[in-house]
Amino acid sequence: MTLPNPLLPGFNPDPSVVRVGDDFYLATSTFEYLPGVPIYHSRDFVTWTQVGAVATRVGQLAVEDTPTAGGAWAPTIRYRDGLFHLVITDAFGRGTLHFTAERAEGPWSDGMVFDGIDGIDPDLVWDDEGNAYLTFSGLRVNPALPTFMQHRGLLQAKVDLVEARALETPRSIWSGVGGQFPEAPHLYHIGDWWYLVIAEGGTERGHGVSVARAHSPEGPFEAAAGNPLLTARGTDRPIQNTGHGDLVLGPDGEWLLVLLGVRPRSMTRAFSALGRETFVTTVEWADGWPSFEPVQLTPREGVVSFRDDFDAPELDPAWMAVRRTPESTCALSGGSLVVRADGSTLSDLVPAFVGRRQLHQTASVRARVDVSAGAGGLAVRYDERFHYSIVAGAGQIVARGAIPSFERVVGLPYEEAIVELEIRSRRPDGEAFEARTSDVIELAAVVDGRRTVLLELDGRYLSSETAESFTGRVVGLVALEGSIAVEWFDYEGTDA
Ligand code: 6LW
Repeated sequence: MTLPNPLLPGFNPDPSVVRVGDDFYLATSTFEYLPGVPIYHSRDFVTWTQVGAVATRVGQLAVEDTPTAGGAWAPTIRYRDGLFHLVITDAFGRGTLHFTAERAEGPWSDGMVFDGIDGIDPDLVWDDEGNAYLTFSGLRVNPALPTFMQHRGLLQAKVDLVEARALETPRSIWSGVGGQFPEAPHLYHIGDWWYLVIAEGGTERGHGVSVARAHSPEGPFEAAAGNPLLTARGTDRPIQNTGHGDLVLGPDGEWLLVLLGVRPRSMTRAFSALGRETFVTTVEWADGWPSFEPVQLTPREGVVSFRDDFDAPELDPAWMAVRRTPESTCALSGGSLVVRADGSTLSDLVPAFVGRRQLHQTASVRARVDVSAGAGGLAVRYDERFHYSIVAGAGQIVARGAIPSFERVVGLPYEEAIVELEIRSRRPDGEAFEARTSDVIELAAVVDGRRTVLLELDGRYLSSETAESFTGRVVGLVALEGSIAVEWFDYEGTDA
């Protein structure tokens, strides 16, 4: 079976997956966005549907004032005795959290903060006696501590899950084979061995997967020969930064590793427009050690298109807002999505914006928007510093490209109440230019039945390397004044 790669396109880093009977549930990181930590479901490992999210309510994550790139980092999802467990770091926020749910779709609990655990990337596993172990990276992300960003390798403690507290002072169990940031540990009892799968080398080009094994979950751990067992570093593979893996027994009883990677473009493969996505690769076992196939690029064929016409009783869980719930800035009403302005702009930490992941390298979003009660339109955003938008209102359509120290704005007179706006990411025209750049982003409007491009901007500014971002492109709707009513939102994308 050839599995599609990316498995979950668009910004979906730090994947963790669990199998329950014939069902697979996969969770990824969402940082400052809410709903936080989507849960994707599949039975065949090919088709994945978002069935819910862990953090749907205010207070589950402290993202209201988290710095950019803080928030929900690196979940581990597991299942035991009828209950789903998810442990995660709320970076620069609540700390190391434990959530539970009877159904993966939710609702998930409010989340308890682990007492005595100071680090990131928690993993949860139980031994044969039912003791719960939390294994985590000792990176300190509490800026209040003098040891901020100091690394202490991989740590572990037995934990009490009812009271969410460490039952011992965390012990050091391994530090990888010398790459920076040993992190993302996951521990598994397979056959006679406990396997520790970690990431090291940092989440950029040096990223890789290293493995160690022991007879007990506490170690001592013996490193595999040839670590990192999986890495794209120094190669010209189309998928780079591969690492941060989680093992699972796939639908045909074969071991699979889900992991993160990027699809960089440009002559020097320097720019990843969509951020870190979820990929999958196959695992072979020999002499009690796993080996991993290099991650292949096998994108889904054809054009993916869908329309949200906002007729459903609830907003699709793929819509996300920044440091707030979508409900705090928009509502379904009479077949439209009404987005309310609140004096903020896209350059603010908490914009009046709801968006969804850009899933394809070539993609276009279109919306039909009634601006008779305000001003607003479409935006593509990395964060509050890097965003492009096209908005209408007050007799004008305005296209804007904002990156630090630079802003370009183009206006077009427009008197109608209803406007169709479009943002398109596409390959640049011409071979020479194409070889050098990632993509261009067109900001367009349909005026008098004719599509007019107001601005055409270099897509490299909206890439994870330029924005130094843990997230990816998010495309959606923004209100700047009053409120706007969005009749429909179309997405069309292809990786071809
Ligand atoms: C994640 C960690 C990482 O927790 O990035 O650089 C963090 N490494 O594994 C956010 O995705």
